[in-house]
Amino acid sequence: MDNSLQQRQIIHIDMDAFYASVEQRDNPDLKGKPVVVGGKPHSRGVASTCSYEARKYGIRSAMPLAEARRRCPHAIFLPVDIPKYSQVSQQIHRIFEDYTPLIEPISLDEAFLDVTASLRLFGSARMIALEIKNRIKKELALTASVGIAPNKFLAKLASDIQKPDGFVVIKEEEIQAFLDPLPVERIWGVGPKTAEQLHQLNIKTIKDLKNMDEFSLQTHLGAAGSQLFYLARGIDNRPVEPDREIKSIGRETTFPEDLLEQEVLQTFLLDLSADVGRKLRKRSLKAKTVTLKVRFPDFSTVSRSKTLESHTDLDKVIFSKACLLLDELRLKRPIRLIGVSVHNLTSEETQHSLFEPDDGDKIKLTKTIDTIKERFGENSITFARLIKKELKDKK
Ligand code: TTP
Ligand code: MG
Repeated sequence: MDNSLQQRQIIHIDMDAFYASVEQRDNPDLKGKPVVVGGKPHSRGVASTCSYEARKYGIRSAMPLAEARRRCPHAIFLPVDIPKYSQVSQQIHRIFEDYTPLIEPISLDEAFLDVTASLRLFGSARMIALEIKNRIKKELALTASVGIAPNKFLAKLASDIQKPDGFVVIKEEEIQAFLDPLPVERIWGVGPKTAEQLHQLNIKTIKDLKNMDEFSLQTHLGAAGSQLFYLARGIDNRPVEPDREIKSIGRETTFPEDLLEQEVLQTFLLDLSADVGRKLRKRSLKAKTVTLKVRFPDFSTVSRSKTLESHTDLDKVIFSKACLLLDELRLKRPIRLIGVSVHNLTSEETQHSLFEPDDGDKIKLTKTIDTIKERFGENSITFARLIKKELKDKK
């Protein structure tokens, strides 16, 4: 391992109850009260977030507003005002820019800062983080939680551990003791699906994960397994990427046994396309090119792409192109792997395709599905076709 990479000084900053705190700041009547941001309580929407006072009643992000009201009838429900929060986000970023150009924004309220090169000027990462936190409080009347560590993975964990108004430094010698007791779900990127796979292997904590060798983890979880092996040891060499531009998003799956049957392959494509679509929407991106990849038992691999008439983030559009590509391959022999990826990405607001008149409903449905999946996990909602397959398999 390159030792210099471990000497980085990374700060992760995440605002506390961001949308709700901005609302409380701008309306003193709301201070100290349970506030839920998301819309009217009788609407069918979900909470974007809520104040810490509301969290005492068990209200959380992505919870249906009706459920939030049931838990706390006297909570104050407010609509989401993205332009306002974006403006505050820009103000926060202007503070960051006084300390380093290496800023990687993750969302409106969260960013990584690499301050390694700024230490000579400002003293230490701790001093920089403290100053940023104080300025956010003084200049913007908001609180942020900060984590300071030698890498992104640890800095993010650190900022979350003492929320709200947290300030946590993880020193090199404290890394393992900090990590060991944490449940694997706390690892950034371990979603409900991976967590379930790990639990099945009897891996509950990061310490359990550390006891697994890299090869077994890779066998069970693919490339992600290898990454987990290193994260469990607090090793993460990912740099802070200021102008991070995602070039492509993809998912692939290796079958337990080689497959040729079109309908079964399409079922896998549906699952993969849905996942790719969701990743696009999560990052507010749209794609114009869909690529299908298949790998044969001798490991030879074939990829085919198609470009769409307009950018999309809809599962069904990705799925139908992937199916077309599969058709065109005219497979004669079974394959061991299938993958779907999208390229040619844009973050600009594009009009949804004109060739699909019912897109409006599809978009709404897709958003609802995303919300439910965020809340209940990857397997909570699936297309009827996937369920049918599961039932068929169980017979
Ligand atoms: P978070 O940082 O996850 O949450 P938060 O800032 O409200 O609270 P915490 O103190 O735990 O950090 O998300 C930042 C903002 O993003 C949040 O204020 C609202 C929005 N958001 C959604 O709209 N939907 C979601 O499901 C989540 C998690 C966040
Ligand atoms: Mg936050």
